Amino acid sequence: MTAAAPSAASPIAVVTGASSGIGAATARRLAAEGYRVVLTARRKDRIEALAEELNAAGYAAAAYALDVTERGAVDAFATAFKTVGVLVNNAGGALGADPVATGDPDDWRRMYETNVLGTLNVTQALLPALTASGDGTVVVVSSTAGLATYEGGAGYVAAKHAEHVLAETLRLEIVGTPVRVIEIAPGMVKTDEFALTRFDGDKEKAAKVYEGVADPLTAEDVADTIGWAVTRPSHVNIDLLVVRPRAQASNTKVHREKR
Ligand code: 8X3
Repeated sequence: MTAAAPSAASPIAVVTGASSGIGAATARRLAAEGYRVVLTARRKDRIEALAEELNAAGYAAAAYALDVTERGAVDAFATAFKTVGVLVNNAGGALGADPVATGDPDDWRRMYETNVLGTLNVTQALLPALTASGDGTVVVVSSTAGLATYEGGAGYVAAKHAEHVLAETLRLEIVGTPVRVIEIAPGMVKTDEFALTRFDGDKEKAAKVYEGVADPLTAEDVADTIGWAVTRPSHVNIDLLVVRPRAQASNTKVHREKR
């Protein structure tokens, strides 16, 4: 990838959940596209290390520890910015894969809080700065779970459907302002933490998700679609981009090689 040297005039890109996986890969990608990237996540050590790595490589990056579910902290964070070019709402994730009959309401609540209210908090707080930039982009990293359900997925699917609705509605409401809303809906992505978090650290269960799948998407694949979408000319709005591995035809139709 060609490095674009950032300057004080380069637009700022804020990435939530930038400590690992799709968020970290997106921060790297947007830095390489010439944005001054602001990495946020709860895990300060991780985002500081990534910011340091990016700065050492000649990019411009800053780290800000933030829990997107804490509205007061999000509002305080937002006061640091007069203008923001891109906001990538990536923080979120799945907890559990139980059927509706036995799902843990606490998991459902936490998923709604991180995926939906987290996106709402950061988007509301930064919308004035995105608008003030004269050319802002809100990216919502939802999921194919936001478009169709699957057994054992209801809690996550419900949260992702809500996030999808947030993106669709926001696009309707702010049309005519200089801010576009892009939704990226990834299918099966193999990252270090997504499945592990979902199954509460159970490595065997996490590994089963990708068992026999030739090439699940990587975090970099998704970052690549985000990088492409946000660098289209300003008048081009990629409303919704669904991205899956070739081996996955739907949420429930996955080709697995026999071992
Ligand atoms: C991740 C896709 O299939 O695990 O958002 O719900 S899935």
